[in-house]
Amino acid sequence: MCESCGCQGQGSFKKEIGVIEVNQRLLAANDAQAEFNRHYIEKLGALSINLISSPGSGKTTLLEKTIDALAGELRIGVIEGDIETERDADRIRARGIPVVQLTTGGACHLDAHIVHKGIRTLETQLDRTGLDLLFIENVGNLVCPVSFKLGEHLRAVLLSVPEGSDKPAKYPKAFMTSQVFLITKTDLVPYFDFSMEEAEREATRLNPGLEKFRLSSVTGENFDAWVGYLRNLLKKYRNILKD
Ligand SMILES: Nc1nc2c(ncn2[C@@H]2O[C@H](COP(=O)(O)OP(=O)(O)OP(=O)(O)O)[C@@H](O)[C@H]2O)c(=O)[nH]1
Ligand SMILES: [Mg+2]
Repeated sequence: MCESCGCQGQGSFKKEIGVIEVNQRLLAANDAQAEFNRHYIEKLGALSINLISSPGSGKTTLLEKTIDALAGELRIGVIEGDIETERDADRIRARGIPVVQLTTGGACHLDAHIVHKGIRTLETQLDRTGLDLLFIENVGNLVCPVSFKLGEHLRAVLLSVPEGSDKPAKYPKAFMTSQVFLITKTDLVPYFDFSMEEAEREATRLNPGLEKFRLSSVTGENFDAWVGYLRNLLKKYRNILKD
């Protein structure tokens, strides 16, 4: 599916030393670009959050509801990542928010180079006051996006109730490299055999520092806590930048 993400042959598969070296060089180049992006985003004044999940876990819907809650108060920008179509960007644009759609044409993740182009394009839509929050919605995939830093300050991994509470244990890296864990579609708990406790216990075992939220974009459950978290985070981030 994707030649650049290094997912072929990791783990117990054997592979040629040359391929390993090429992958390592690609990731090192990506890391350097990600670092550049982070500084660039900081110059815009923004805190950036990379959203990672399986397809359809509710990333764009979460963004829509978060925008509804914060748009009058904070300046929000969005970079959308998908294999094809402008559909997610259209949904964000309908809320009057600066947005850029990046399409990878087949690759299963965003990388720092394409995100840099996205940031430069987004910049042309901003007024001189800059941004507070920049959300980057990654391509729907719990595996490939994990290895690629984009320049984000924070990674949030989403797991929706229909996917099953065993997923943190089965896809550990997504949970180990994130700072925030969002269980989404909690309104569907009565219809699925999903254990919040199992999902959170496994995720916390992998990454004890994870911030956890149980959200429903349909009922609005715990959105006040999520939005309050974002406000506080931005405040802390601004204080750090000042020092
Ligand atoms: N019941 C319920 N459905 C939801 C919730 N959030 C999103 N959905 C539905 O889940 C489907 C997928 O939502 P999206 O927000 O498009 O998911 P996504 O993660 O952005 O999908 P990709 O960008 O394709 O990876 C849509 O039909 C949403 O209406 C929720 O909290 N509860
Ligand atoms: Mg989406």
